[in-house]
Amino acid sequence: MFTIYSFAFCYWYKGCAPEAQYKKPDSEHLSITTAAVSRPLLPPKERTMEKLLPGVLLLVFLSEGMTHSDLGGKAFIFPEESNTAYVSLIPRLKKPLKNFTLCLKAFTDLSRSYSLFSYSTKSRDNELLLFVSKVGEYMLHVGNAAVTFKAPPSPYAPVHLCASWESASGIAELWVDGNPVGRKGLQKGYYVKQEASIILGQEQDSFGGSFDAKQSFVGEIWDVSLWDRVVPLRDMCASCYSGNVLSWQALTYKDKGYVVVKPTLWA
Ligand SMILES: [Ca+2]
Repeated sequence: MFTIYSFAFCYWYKGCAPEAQYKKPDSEHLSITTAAVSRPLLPPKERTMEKLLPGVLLLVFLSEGMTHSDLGGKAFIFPEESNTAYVSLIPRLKKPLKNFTLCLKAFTDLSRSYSLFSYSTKSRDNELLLFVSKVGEYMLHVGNAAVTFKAPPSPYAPVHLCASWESASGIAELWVDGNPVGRKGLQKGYYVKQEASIILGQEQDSFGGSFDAKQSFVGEIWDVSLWDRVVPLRDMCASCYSGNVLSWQALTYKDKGYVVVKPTLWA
């Protein structure tokens, strides 16, 4: 329903071509509003519509039970194992990803496998998946292919993970708590498709569903960010969570089942 409303609005507004929705950012803090400001001057009536656009889109989101919020200093808590609790994330821009950088922080005491970030498309359930296969083993999936990185576990502390991938070389890089744990190659020349269901808390085996409680996340996740480019991970700071695709400081999401938002226990 949201998609129908959005497209209807786009056609009426005549301004939703990809190049009109989004300009390449000069900084990490681009928003729809600032993108609109960078466009050429338009007649007064259309300028008014430009100002209204984010608000109208926001209302459409909210009417569908979604929340738009600055979650800085807060975390999603998944308090118990289930195949029903999850959070759907709505990206700030929709585009195929020839490169990406994904960062998040998490705390869990699970010793089984679990999903940290599940981005599925209708053709590939593991289009972009960050998965822990067992304690200290991180799997990054791109287009249903996967590489594994091993990192010593630290069970009594949260983990800060950042993964990047570039299509041109296929090189994926993972950093754990500010330390590199290697580079591996997968899916050279591929690009991550844009029509995605992005879910925290569950691992999708089909678009938006087919969850397995034994792969669910139990614990806390926060500071989730996704960029459409390779951000040098050596320079990634602990408080860098304003991705241009997903930003923790301007997150649109919908939670289902037993999920609680609370201030983070860790910085
Ligand atoms: Ca899957």
